[in-house]
Amino acid sequence: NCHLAISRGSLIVLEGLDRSGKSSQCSRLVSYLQEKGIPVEACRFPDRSTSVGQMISTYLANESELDDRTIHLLFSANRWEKRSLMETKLKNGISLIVDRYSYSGVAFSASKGLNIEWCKAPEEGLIAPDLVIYLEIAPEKAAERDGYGCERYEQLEFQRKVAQNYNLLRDSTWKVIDGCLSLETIESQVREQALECVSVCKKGKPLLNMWL
Ligand code: Z5A
Ligand code: MG
Repeated sequence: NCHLAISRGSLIVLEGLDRSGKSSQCSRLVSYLQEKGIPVEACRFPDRSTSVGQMISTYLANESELDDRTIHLLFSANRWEKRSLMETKLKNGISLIVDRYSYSGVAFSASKGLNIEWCKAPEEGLIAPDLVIYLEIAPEKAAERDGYGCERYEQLEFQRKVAQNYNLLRDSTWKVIDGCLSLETIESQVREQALECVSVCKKGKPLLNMWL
């Protein structure tokens, strides 16, 4: 009686203000885990490849106007349309490294003045991350980095509110890393957290839904 159950993959999310270094660290982490022979895939939200994602992309580029609640629900729908695929992958042993998730959804919309509980509601039932790595950086520091300022939310005053709202969402799955450290120092801290997470999930930690 030989049990060959596949151990599940981990759902690891990177969050942080604009230009905090999420995309850089996601791609470095994916390459590292691949080199270690750990099955892994990258995901990102918004996923601009779907039709919902196209609407979001147009909005972010300031090429369309949408009511604040409408765009909030589109961002959420963009995660819901990936939920079952994500679950299948995790159950098949593939870890997912996700660039932004529900925390971005809530932190950005709440910064426009929407009620935070209202913002959290449509995220309920999405897969809960096993680990959230938050790259902490002062909004002023992030604004000095390349590429800042092109899209809708890239304004200092707004980013300050986003930082405050992220703070309200912190829970036990969060690990905060100083986003002002060098790319390499952050990379090694991210690796350490991710490896520990992968090993705990492998040992049978259950897959749960939002919000924890
Ligand atoms: N949004 C929302 O409202 N609701 C939602 O549900 C979701 C998102 C999911 C688009 O996101 C917008 O959507 C975003 C939130 C909102 N709005 N804003 N503002 P996006 O993910 O597409 O945004 P992006 O254009 O990819 O930018 P980003 O993700 O904010 O940047 P990043 O990924 O955090 O940083 P990076 O690209 O890795 O690095 C930025 C630069 O800094 C680059 O030149 C790096 O080389 C440099 N860098 C990175 N790390 C370091 C360190 N450690 N030291 C020095 N320099 C560094
Ligand atoms: Mg990015």
